[in-house]
Amino acid sequence: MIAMPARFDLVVRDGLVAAGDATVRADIGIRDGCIRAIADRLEDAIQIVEAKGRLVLPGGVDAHCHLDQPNYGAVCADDFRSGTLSAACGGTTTIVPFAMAHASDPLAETVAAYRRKAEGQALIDYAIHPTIQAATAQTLEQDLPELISNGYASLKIFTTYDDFRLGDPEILAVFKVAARHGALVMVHAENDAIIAMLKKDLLSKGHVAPRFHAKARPPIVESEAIHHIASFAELTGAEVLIVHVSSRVGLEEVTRARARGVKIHAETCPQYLLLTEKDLDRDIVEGAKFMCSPPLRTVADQEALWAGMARGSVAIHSSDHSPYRLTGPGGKLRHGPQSRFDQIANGMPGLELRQPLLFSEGYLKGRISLAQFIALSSTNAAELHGIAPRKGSIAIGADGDLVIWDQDRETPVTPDLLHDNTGHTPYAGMRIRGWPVTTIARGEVIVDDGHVLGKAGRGRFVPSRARVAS
Ligand code: DUC
Ligand code: ZN
Ligand code: ZN
Repeated sequence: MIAMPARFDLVVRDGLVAAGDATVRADIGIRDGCIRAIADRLEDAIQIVEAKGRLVLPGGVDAHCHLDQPNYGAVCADDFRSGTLSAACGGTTTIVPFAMAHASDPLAETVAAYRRKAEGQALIDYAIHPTIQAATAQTLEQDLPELISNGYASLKIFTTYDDFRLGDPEILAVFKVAARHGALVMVHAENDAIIAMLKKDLLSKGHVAPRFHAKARPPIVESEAIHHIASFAELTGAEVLIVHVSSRVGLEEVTRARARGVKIHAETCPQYLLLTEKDLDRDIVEGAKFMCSPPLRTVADQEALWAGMARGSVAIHSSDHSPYRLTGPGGKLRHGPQSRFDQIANGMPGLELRQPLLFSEGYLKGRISLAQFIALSSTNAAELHGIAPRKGSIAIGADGDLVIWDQDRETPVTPDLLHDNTGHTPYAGMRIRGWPVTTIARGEVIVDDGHVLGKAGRGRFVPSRARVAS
């Protein structure tokens, strides 16, 4: 007698599966890494994972994180191995970090070299955003169109930082190429000239403590730059995503532009929803943990961002995981314990806590619905960055990327809880309600109740597809 192969490699049994605004009690069957069936009862599986009536949601998609990236002095504490481990332990099954190099390096080579860094290291799947630091003819006419059609259809540019920023003519040129070839352009939008002027004024008065970081980058720095970028997007027809929107006035610029038909979206991050500039008002070593750019804002800004999430004017909740150890040669305080605010590397860890924080503070506190949680933390990022429908939702044919949530678990945050390499977290001391207890990636249980079962290197590249060009 010939044995018939099992119908499924894995069935997640008896979950409360999110389907739009509702949840349904169902089994999910996965074969060859993809979801093949969602039904009341599925049998004939090699492995059964009992969800026991708990929520089963799509694996998280974190489309803004920095891993193994050169930073002109500071050293990224996480590579693909530690970064993806940390992400998986927090219920994220796909990441999209940035291929960044020196401006003079050819873009195509930078991207190929970055792909090699992920191979053999990544625990979960990944796409890659090329970062455009120089809009040369080679980049605009050859590398960029080729990359876009070869699975890199989501780019990033900066309007600030001497080593990265593009000037207006270059931004317009990139936007024209992106519009023609159907790429999304992520923009770090802060007005460089205002920052330079305010920084100079502050330093000349001896205002060097971490809290002056926020004074050097007030909200108008962001809103001016967003207005500027929205105008360029309107003119060229490019689709843009303003990353890490931090302020009420910044979000208002996005909302206004959207209302007049500009293809512009907003992303925000947990730090802008949960921390404030008061957190910077500590001594240098402690304050350094709370330094990111744009800087932390006020409670009123937090409220505007939460409201924007609930209304749909914020599309994506990403971590902007920018990992630096506190001390040591490449750490935040690499210029010493007396570092001035402008010498401290900007960024904080977030890959692991992004989902649990939004679940606890957003969904369980009633600030956003479950459907909004899913959209903000998975589906919208997958759609905007060109990796849907394979990623970001529970549907027949999608990858079997699922997370089982224990809504009753309470987890105190300590640096020891986390699997990244920074050794600190700005959320230490918080209690998180609800936890992603089981992470399943392409049908494989990779994390279960704190035990890491997946192997580094199992993660694969997921091409980002270009949108239909206008
Ligand atoms: N911008 C980012 O996107 N991440 C880290 C710091 C920064 O300025
Ligand atoms: Zn940025
Ligand atoms: Zn970033």
